[in-house]
Amino acid sequence: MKFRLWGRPSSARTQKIMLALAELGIEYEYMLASATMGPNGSVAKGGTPFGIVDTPEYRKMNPNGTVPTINDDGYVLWESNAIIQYLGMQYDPKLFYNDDVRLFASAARWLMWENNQLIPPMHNLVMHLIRLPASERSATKANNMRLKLIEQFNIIEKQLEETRFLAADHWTMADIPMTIRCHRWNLLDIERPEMPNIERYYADIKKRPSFATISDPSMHIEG
Ligand SMILES: N[C@@H](CCC(=O)N[C@@H](CS)C(=O)NCC(=O)O)C(=O)O
Repeated sequence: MKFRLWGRPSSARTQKIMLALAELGIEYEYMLASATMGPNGSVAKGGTPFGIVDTPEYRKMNPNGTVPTINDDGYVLWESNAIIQYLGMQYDPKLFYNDDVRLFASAARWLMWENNQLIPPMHNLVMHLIRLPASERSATKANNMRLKLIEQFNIIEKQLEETRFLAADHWTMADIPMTIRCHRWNLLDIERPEMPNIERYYADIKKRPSFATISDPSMHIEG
């Protein structure tokens, strides 16, 4: 197989790569790998992990022991948002950033923003709502993260007043992480304010055929 992806179904970062590959129409071999999740859910709740990530072979590819990692015909890369940028440059610059350096940078900025501003509160919210054993969850922490996330989603809400998609009036690679984040945000059983621009955006991104790859709710709330 020319293209391999190591990841796990409930990993939002793995889902980003699945979405990117679906947009590009690239076929790949999917290798289930994780230290924290397995076929019966989370290790924290007594499940057995998919494994692989602790093997010397995997660590040689990705010293962090995290997912996703790709091997594209011998070229190995980890760090989900770097993988998205690589895939766009290598396979379809027009689709991913209209083959425009400035749009590339504007879209890359949103990838970094997602990593730095959006993932930490979202990760902690999911942990304290769903993934930790009930005895380790904190309702206060979950609520603080929910409030922090509302602040961050308000930034998106404002941006979507200016542009139809995140970085432009058309779809770009910036919309890959945001598709996952908006979907997860919508599936969470929490109170959130109305955000009409995000609602419109969510309806738009759900219409893309690639969305079918990551639409199953169990990929987002299991654990
Ligand atoms: N910044 C890295 C973070 C990678 C990461 O932390 N991945 C999570 C899954 S979303 C992971 O590997 N968790 C541990 C595991 O499943 O073993 C990226 O974006 O690729």
